[in-house]
Amino acid sequence: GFLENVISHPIFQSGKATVSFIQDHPELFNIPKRYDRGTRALRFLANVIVNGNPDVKKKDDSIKFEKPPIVYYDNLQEPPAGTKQRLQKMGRAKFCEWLKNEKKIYYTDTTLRDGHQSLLATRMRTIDMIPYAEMIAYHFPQTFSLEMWGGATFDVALRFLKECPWRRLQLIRKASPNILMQMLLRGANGVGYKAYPDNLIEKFIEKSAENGIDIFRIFDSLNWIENLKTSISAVNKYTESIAEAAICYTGDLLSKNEKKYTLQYYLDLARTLEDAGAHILAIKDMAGLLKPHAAEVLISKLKETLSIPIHLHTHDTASIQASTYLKAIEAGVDVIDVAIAAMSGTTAQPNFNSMVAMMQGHPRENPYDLHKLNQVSKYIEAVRKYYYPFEAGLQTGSAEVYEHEMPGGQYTNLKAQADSVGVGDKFDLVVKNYQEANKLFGNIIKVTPSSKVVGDFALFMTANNLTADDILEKGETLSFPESVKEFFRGELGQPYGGFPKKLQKIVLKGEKPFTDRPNAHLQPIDFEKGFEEFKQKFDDNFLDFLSYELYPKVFEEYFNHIQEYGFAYYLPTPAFFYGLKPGEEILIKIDEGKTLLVKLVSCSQPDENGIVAVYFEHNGQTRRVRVIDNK
Ligand code: 3PY
Ligand code: ZN
Repeated sequence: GFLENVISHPIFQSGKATVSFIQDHPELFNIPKRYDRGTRALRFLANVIVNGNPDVKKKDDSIKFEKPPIVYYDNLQEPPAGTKQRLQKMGRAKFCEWLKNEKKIYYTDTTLRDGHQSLLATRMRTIDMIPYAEMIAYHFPQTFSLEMWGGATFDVALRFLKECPWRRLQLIRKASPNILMQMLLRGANGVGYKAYPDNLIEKFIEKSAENGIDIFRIFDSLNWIENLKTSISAVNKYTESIAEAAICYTGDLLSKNEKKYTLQYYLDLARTLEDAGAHILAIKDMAGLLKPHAAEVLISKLKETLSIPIHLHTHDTASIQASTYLKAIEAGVDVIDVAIAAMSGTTAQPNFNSMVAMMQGHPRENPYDLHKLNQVSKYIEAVRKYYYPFEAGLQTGSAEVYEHEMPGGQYTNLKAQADSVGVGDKFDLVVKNYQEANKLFGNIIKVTPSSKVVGDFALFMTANNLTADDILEKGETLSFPESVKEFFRGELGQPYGGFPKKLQKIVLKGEKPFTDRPNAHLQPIDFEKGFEEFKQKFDDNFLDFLSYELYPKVFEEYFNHIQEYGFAYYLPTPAFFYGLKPGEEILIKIDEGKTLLVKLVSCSQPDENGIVAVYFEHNGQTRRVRVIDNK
């Protein structure tokens, strides 16, 4: 690629290159698409060996990995029929009727989405997911669904893992052909952080279903029904999949001080969502605030109010959410979200294995082989070690969540953000300002992306030494973060109870906010024309085109990366993040039936231009790859 062109250029080699060398030689940018897959994989490895994976900030060579143990299954046999076959046979209406009438409690396994999103900054790679998805398919076909796509996974796959999210979907679908595949969709924001044109969201839903999604859990970060309707209708209209509409839960409905997010609020919203075409209602307790007795009240009232099944999602941040589940189960909830033991607890979902144990002998027990489930957890335990640089690092549960109300992954994220803007040493103040910001905003629902706005505001207050009073008094002179302006402009939608007028005026400085759907202001995508243009620049894969429309810059970087270094998907995770040590040998399966055996032989010292020669043994031959050392 570019680097090779520079290195092999005669002027560069003669040592006469000056600062304008790159500018004067546009031909350096003519990057031939010439590398075969094997070469690209070696180039990727050589780079990680010399320069490290840029995503790994702290490498610890003392950490040793073991091969994650697989619990045997005979993959020459089909896995037993499960919920997927039932949905296919019954169709979604009858399927949901069946679910509602089931006495047994059902489990959604979030390990492959919210589990690692909450504990490992969403870094889990597809190659580590496949054996897990297969083990669940063969050993636990009674599982309701695998939540394995959507939320932050789409962005992180492209941006950091250099993986195609669609390919992940297809591969997991294939690995678990008997269990429903579930994704988290941010309604009008798709799998992003802003509003997209309606027809893009519709096309995204259609293609997601085509590639394997059976259940769309759709939420809006302000619980604004107008933002949810398009997605719910699209699932109904363009797919045979299930539209699961989610209500985000916040506050404390049993508290006398709770004037806004009351039981009546949730019941009204639930009815509206059922009327809008939801097949299942989800309660999405993204911060883990739903306490056991509140769950008992909420679920039993919802059961009286609705005729569709109810699915409960929570995070175990406060470490008491198993009791919330027990109360919810006894109040009639149909499905609950859990994560395998080794990827559960604290900001992730409650422990699957322990829930199964808790339910043994209960009238609503759904029997699982607990010993086998524990063994499967050992696989994830070993896999998780690979990802040590991304561990959120919370050691214990914390009841502080009832004060700050931050969603699962945000706490540790905000910590990192605080460090990066230089207020890491005032993190307690950042957390306090998060609460102040929420109050100033009129107590809004906080979940991606609205939670990010509150977080940005808290960082802004902290970095500038501002109190809530300061904002209201001298706000006219302040320039607010972009995300905050967008929020008050109405670009995320309308919060329940409306915007606080005074603060809105202060932030917008005379600009007029809009009050209708943000998507209504966006030009629909011309798919035919857009795809033609895309093909000129990239490739002829329509799914790539959709990735590009959702994340143009991120996609472009991903695309350039795979031109140079191939699909990083094929590399085992330790090699992907940490490279190889001399003498270390790995197998890279670059396709069905095509496997490379690669051994690192040695690395030279950097030469006078800083170039290192990395020597591999590759299927018996020695290969040299040259890399600029830019450490
Ligand atoms: C996401 O949108 O990614 C979430 O997990 C929200 O809770
Ligand atoms: Zn969640």
